[in-house]
Amino acid sequence: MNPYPLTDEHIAFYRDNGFVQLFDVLSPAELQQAREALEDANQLVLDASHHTSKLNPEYEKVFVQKVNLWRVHDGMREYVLSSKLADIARRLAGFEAVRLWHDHALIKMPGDSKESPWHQDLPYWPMNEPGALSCWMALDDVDVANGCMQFVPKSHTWGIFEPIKLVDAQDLFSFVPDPETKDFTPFVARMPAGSCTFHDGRTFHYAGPNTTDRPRRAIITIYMADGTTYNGNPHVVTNGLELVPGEPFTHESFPVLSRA
Ligand SMILES: O=C(O)CCC(=O)C(=O)O
Repeated sequence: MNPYPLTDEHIAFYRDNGFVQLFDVLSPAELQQAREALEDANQLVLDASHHTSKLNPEYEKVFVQKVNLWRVHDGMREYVLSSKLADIARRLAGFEAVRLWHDHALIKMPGDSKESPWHQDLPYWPMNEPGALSCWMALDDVDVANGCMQFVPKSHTWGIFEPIKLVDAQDLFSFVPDPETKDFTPFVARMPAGSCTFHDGRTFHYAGPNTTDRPRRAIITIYMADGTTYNGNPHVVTNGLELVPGEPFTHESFPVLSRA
């Protein structure tokens, strides 16, 4: 993959707002590779440690979620382990080096589709330090009709709140203290396939239901600073690895993908 021409303006916008939108990050060939990899990987019969929404039909109305596809599919491995997106993540966050936390495909199916309610990601991740960030790559053109991402600018500075149940619609006002002092005007990330957003794990985000008749496909790759330490909480990608609380993530499940 060719490097993306990330600018100082992109970096400043990300740090100020907790997210940034980047257009045409994948070339047509890279987009084709990612689509083919996901379509193929999506045919695999996976257990609930990868197909994490499998046993929960209500959750699958929000999205079908498949985690760590790089561990089970060569094409997904090529996409997820590429340094192109990891370099962008490292430069946006200002880290010396980044490790993969995990990938996940989030496919919002048509039909009885539900919103992805307002939430932060970091409360779900067993990390002591903040700063980990997600690349949300659109494999289809996205707008409000099929559930594009939305972000509250600067909400990464509001603190870290309790995780919510993603099957429950969430009023953003309900868990943010002093809502009258906050600007909740969301940024609506409409974009063509092959474009993406990066967001900090503390940034509040949302996606509406998919009201179209086609799936909305996205691959999310999540990056953390090398040196981030494990806080001991359970998580589907750490369960069984016998990580030691307080120690940095160095297991081969979390490879270094970019270094300055
Ligand atoms: O794709 C969605 O509907 C929500 C995505 C999300 O919550 C995330 O990438 O953290």
